[in-house]
Amino acid sequence: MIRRWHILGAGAMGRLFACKLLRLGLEPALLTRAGGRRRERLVLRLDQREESLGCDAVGVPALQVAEIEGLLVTTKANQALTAVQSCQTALAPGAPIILLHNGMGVLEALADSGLNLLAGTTTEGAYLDGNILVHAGFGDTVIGREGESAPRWFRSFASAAERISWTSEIDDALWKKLLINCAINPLTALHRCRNGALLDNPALRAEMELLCEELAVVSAARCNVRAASCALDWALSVVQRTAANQSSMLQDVLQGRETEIRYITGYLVEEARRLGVPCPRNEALLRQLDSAAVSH
Ligand code: KPL
Repeated sequence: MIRRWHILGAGAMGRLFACKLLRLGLEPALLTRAGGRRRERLVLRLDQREESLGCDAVGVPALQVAEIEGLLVTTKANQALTAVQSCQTALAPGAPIILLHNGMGVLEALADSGLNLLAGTTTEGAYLDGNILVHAGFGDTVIGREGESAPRWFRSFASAAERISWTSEIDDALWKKLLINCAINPLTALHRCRNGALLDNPALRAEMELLCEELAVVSAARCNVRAASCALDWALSVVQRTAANQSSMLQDVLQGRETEIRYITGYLVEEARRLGVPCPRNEALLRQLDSAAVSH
């Protein structure tokens, strides 16, 4: 059993998982870029009720060699690679590293690193209201490595919440989330609208449907059979469920932060090229949203 998980990425999702582990009696530590060792208070709000939990926080420079037994990475995709590299010497040999972010491509970038990498995806809803962590909606988290069954430590990790499960088909799970993000995030970021506008505005809905047609063709070429027939239904059902949300990409654009577009639409477009399938609408969105292309 891994007693202490270190959590890299102290945003809403990182803090939510820290709270889950604390409630279980495990002792997670939040990693921060700078600073030493200290104690932080995490205030979690769920349905008007607030709960305050004490949690260790450690600056990456203060970590000792091989101190990390298990690492949960909850940074954005575009920060994950450098974040993992920044604490590589502090990893114990074979320590599992769970990458939990939107998009795909980081796992591949670290494929030759010799690290014990796992991927995950979550539909938990959480955001920070000042210093208060608001658990806005319960969701499911799946973690896994393609073709493998759950390792021994997974049982205690999974009991940190009812809705964490293992999958040996993680590629399908990541691809499904990728398609949902490809259908929703770039459009909402470009048009500065909440997710629900993709249903309410006929022009945006038509645009999303055309994007999903391309996503279906790429999925079919990739042999993701279910995704090929369900891409639009999946996107529509998430839009419905999250109608009032600002997508994470819209939030990034509004706050002038780099977006995850290269790991979302960028990954899709690369896959399409590899397979020789055209996807001009997704390519156009990638061009429009890439790098500093979005101005205020
Ligand atoms: O994952 C999301 C995101 O905003 O990044 C969705 C599911 C689209 C919810 O907003």
